[in-house]
Amino acid sequence: ASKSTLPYHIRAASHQHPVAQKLFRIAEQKKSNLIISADFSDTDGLLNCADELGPYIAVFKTHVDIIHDFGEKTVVGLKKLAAKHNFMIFEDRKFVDIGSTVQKQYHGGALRISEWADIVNVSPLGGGGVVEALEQVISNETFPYRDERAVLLLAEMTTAGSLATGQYTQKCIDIAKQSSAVIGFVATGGLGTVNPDLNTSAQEDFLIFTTGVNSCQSGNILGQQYQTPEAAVKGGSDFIIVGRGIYTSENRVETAKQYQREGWNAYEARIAS
Ligand code: UP6
Repeated sequence: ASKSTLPYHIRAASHQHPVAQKLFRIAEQKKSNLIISADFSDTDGLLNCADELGPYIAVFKTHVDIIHDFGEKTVVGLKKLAAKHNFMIFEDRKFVDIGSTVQKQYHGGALRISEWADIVNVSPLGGGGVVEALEQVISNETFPYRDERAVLLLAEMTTAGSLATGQYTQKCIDIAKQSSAVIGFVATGGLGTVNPDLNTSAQEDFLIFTTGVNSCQSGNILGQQYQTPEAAVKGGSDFIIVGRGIYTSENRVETAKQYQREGWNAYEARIAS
């Protein structure tokens, strides 16, 4: 059932969504399945991190609503650095509202997310309408970034006591199958390999992005729970997301390279298995 034993370049060639194709190609070119979670509260801190770690990552993950001086400089800087270092941008916005509100939060608005984020995520807590709402914006003929934007569903959460389990997670899979904008899930590796409903047909190839990755910490900072890069990728994660494990370390470039190596070795072991 799982596509996770296929190499990224094969998945790039067979995937139907241009954003997934591009992402797999970047991973293969840079030998990286690493995503940095750049949870900085100022534009300079964010852009410095993107410039320093850009060569080692496939995706740069942001929470722009925590940047106190967010504005034109942030947008221009992010786009420039994404082009310079060949990475994609994932705004971890976790849209969770009614469809029409989410459309306004995504396109236009104070944060101009559709302008610069290749990938965004959504929680369909209120049902599949919110995913349809984003799809409507992205596939509209007047939307300037058609074919360059994609959606992930927040299928699971890493926090202790998470309610994003069971029926909710299953519903995410059902909704994803109905949507042309959804390329995958934010979930633990297990979703990719254990779930019998996932990637069952030849055309289906959902990507698994995994948060809560850290080599040293088992977790419980305000409920956060961690797994190692190796465990995540072995379990079926396609892209590992690391925040504090990298940016609070003494030498973040060396640490990023180490996570990149660990993630890539685990991927190579998985496709060889
Ligand atoms: N994140 C999680 N768990 C989830 C969903 N998202 O940790 O279930 C996000 C957080 C943060 C990052 O919002 O940006 O992933 C994790 O950061 P950390 O590696 O520093 O713990």
